[in-house]
Amino acid sequence: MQGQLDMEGALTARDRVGIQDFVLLEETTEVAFISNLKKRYSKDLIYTYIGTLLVSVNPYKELDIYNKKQMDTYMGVNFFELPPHIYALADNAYHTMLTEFNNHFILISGESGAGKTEASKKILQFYAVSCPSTTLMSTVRDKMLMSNPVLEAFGNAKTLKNNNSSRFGKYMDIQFDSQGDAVGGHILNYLLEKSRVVHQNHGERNFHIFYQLVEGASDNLLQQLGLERDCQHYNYLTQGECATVPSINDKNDWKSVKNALQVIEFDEINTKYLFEVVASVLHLGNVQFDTGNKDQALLNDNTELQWVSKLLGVDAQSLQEELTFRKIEAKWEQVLSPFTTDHAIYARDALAKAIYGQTFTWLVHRINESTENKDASQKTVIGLLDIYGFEVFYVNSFEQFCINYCNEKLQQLFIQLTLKAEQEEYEAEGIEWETVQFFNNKIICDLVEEKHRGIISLLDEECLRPGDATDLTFLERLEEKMGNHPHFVTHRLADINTRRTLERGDFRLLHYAGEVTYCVVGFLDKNNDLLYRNIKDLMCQSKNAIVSECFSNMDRGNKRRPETVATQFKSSLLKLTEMLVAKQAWYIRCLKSNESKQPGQFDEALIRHQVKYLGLMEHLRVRRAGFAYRRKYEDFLKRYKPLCPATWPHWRGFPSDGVEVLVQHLGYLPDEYKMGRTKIFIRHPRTLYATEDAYERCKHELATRLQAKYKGY
Ligand code: AD9
Ligand code: MG
Repeated sequence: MQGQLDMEGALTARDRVGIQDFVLLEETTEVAFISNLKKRYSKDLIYTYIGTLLVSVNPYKELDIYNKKQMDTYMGVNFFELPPHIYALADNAYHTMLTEFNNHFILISGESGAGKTEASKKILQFYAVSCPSTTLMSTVRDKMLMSNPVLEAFGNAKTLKNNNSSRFGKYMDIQFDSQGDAVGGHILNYLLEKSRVVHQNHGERNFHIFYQLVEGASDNLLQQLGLERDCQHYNYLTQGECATVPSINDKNDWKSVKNALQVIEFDEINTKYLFEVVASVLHLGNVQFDTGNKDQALLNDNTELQWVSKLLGVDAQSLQEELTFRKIEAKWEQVLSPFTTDHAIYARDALAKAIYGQTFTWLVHRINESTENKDASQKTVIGLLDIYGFEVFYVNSFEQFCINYCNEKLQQLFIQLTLKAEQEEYEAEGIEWETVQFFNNKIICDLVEEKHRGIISLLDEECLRPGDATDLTFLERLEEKMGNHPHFVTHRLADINTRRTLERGDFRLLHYAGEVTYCVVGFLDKNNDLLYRNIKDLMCQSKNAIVSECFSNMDRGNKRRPETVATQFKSSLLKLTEMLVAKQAWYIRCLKSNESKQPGQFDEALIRHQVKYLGLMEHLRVRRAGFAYRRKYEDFLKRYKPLCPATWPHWRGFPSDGVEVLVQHLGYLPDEYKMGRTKIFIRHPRTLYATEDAYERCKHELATRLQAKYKGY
């Protein structure tokens, strides 16, 4: 049996390259686990399995393992026959989908910079290259592949953690027909970090597209957009003081984005509108108000505003009014009341964020229009989930709160689908085994999202409370209601002996992945995300088709008071998890090898921390204590009954008895399997693969015999 031989071959080579499946590790200690990862990492072997879960360690260098030859090698091969690879997981999900005709998803998790986005791109490329295709479908595939550079340009940015950090969540369904052809794709996007458009922390950048446009566009285009070829000229690009980054080539990336836009069939006019939006945001950032008179906002100079009005196709006079005056509807007339300078800056930034955020969603819709397969015939999907990873900065705000909450939800989903489910199943099936203790982060999810009592509910209440609600009153409410929660620490209750002191205005959450101190400044505003009514109306009249379409849509949905940002995010995550639990899950756990983004550096302490909070040891113990594979008696018998004369062609007794006869015939040893109430449990995948190989041989023999028989006629 090829599979078994290779596996043993790999075992003898373990001193050289470590163990390729942690399930086979002699000791299940954390020290042994990390030393195995380290040994493999030093040989550029970044992938290791825990059963069917893939652990990946970021190499921070290009490895020659993602070429067409490698793809071919991994196609249609049993999981454990070759060294661990992301292609093996992708291929297995694909083949299971085809044989069982069900939906799958691949959950890619890990902290910021661990390699999630790279992993999701590798999987998409694998499907695009290795699945069968017709000419028609290959254009859909190209579009799906090319949606990546476009969405990354608009939705990724350099942060302190990652030079290409995803600032939005992405779930992509790849649709397959019953022959296994990739026939379409559909993307769902989650909460873009819009605040980055108007503000970046030191050492961080705005979204890539702004720099790409300024650096890469032709002189002619820049002239049409009224832009200068100098990022330093734009307030929205310079706050982080790192407009240029050595590892990022904005000029080249601009070419890729332009090319990608063509592949996804953006016509000239839409492309023009799109760049006009991007340019208008840059001009908006340069609209300055006279600081001499703080009580009444006055424009310093209206050249920039003229450009905004030209690019967005709105009347300049009206735009100026909307940015500097509030219109109050009195009985018979409209009264104009001037904004303070701070108010005007707020209105300007709110407009920039709204235009950009809406355009991003529009972009995702456009991409979906060109890649989605609306043919109603039955299709199955493999979903790829690539969301912003857990992050902790020196100052953490509302955005980190949402991102880290999202990571808590995904960890909860992982626990539900693996550790908890696995243990419950053993119990239900009456299989004897030892309980594995694990930290269940449900308590933190509840702390954030529970109805009426969670942090989001309290934040919403403060946002809706008329009068004197501020970020600090929100904090007071939190302290009052959450003060005793084991995962919540306030300024008043922080234990200065054991924890860093908290500033007034901070609260701390003890997340599954570590503690994070959040500064409440801006929580209310960002959660409300209000845009002045009149500015919205003005944008609806825009001659830029993207802007008018987006703002008209936005308006239609908002007859009542719009839901707050955190509540919308919470509902979208709830919907996502509901959709995912109905699918078969595959997991990739990405680990960040070091904080300085250097190749070859394996920071043991950093890895140990991630191994701990991702629950990898618990996962391994459950896998080890348990069984790698299980199947309902009926299904097992239906597939493998040709392998035993007593069960072929029919077994007349109980399916469980038939399975017992069958596995005895196949020579399973007593330690290799257990009989549950409704399912057979197989300890090692290799046992199953041996059976699967025998099945394939038997099928082949049967077919040859049949052919010979018909030839004889
Ligand atoms: V975030 O949560 O979006 O901030 P990710 O997505 O987890 O984060 P990403 O995939 O963007 O991280 O990886 C960060 C960087 O690590 C990449 O830009 C690459 O430079 C590097 N990387 C990650 N995976 C690989 C790999 N398989 N091969 C080579 C890699 N380099
Ligand atoms: Mg990413």
